[in-house]
Amino acid sequence: MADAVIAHLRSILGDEHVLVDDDLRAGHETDWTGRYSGTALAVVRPGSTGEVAAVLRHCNGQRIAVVTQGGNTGLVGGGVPRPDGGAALVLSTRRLDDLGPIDAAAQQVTVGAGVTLARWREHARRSGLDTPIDFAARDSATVGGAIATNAGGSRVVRFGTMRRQVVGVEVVLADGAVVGSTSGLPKETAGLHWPSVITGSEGTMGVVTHARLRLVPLFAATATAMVTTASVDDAVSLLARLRAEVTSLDSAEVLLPAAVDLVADHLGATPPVPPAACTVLVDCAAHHDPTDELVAVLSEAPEAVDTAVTTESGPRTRLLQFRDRVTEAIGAAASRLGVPVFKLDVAVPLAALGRLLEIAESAAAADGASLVPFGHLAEGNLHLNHLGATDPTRIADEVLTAVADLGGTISAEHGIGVAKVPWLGLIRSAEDLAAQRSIARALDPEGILNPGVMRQVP
Ligand code: 2HG
Ligand code: ZN
Repeated sequence: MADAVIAHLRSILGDEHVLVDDDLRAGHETDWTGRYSGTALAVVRPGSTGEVAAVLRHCNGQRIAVVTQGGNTGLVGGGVPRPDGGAALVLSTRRLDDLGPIDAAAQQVTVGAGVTLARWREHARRSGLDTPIDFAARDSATVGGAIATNAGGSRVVRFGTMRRQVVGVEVVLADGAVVGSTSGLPKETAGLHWPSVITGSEGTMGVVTHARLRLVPLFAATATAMVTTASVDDAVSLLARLRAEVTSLDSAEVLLPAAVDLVADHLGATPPVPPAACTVLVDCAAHHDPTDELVAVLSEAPEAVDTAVTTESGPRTRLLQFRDRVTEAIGAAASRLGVPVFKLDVAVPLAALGRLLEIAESAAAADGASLVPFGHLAEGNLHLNHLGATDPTRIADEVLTAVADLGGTISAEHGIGVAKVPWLGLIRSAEDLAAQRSIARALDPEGILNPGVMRQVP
């Protein structure tokens, strides 16, 4: 059967866009961490919505599982085939990379799902606008992937997550039907709002082919501060002060000492401020230099132990790289150890952030793993990276149970993928999960779209 399927896919896409050789498939079969991988029947690279529809129609008819993949920067195993998942096709969206004209008056643009966040941003900036979503994987991560996971990143404090940026979507359903709209009307009450149905559905409801996205002003000046505090609780009260008094607040990121040390070693750079219990990186962006506004608050804040502030591009990069390059530093450390990193992406109410860290430290210590915590302060979102973990399941049991007890979530922005499925019941009731399964089944009755992601394979 496999040969007939490949032959049919080739007749739709042409030989060069159906990759079957081991070395061509390899980069699509393993995730970034090296923790999740499986074998693909083939990797297909459709170049239009019509081609995506034809591929899905065929797979639906033949009951072949389809794993949609953008830049393959996912961290929860949702974008690569499962090791035990049977024959699955990887559908790469990378050729859906068209950039529509910028609508400056509406502050919107339509782009293909395979456009990277970096290209979306360059495109917006060429027209004097900017993108509301940004994170370190911007050169590879795609718009489609960011929609699938409801990605966040550093600017959520100002603009919200990806969900808020998706004004319209064009989506191909499992049977090849094309639904949604990219007209971008800011007001419309005419049935289901497809961006709401699709965003965060991790490739289980349909394949996004195009998205109409919100743009934001491109600010002329950005001031960046690295501030240390004596505790996580102090960082949280500093955040409250910044939110109340600094109108240009654009991001507030947090690094714990293990993250600062690791990235400093990796970069061969000394942190610009002396080490302390907690380091906060703050960006303020405005049409006029926001330095005075920021410095006025920081100089009066009792929580700020040491502070470095700059608006110049070189020094700003030197500060920001301590946050932007942590994931890369962790990847390098994991390679040296020869053990894939184990990542948890959790969020708790801000008042519980300190407690969460204590629990995470003790779970890591009991395992013998080293914990590298950092994240997005304003959302109470910590990325708990474990190096050299021996029993990741035990760490996850302990930490995710505590997260749920603290009123938090087991995934803040990376998604559930396959990694967090066993713990979904901690934050969603059985009825809730059953209702979600019914909705997915209505759109994908054969269950071909990303089986095993967000739910157990039946
Ligand atoms: C970030 O905030 C990403 O940089 C990656 O969400 C986090 O590597 C991680 O754990
Ligand atoms: Zn993050």
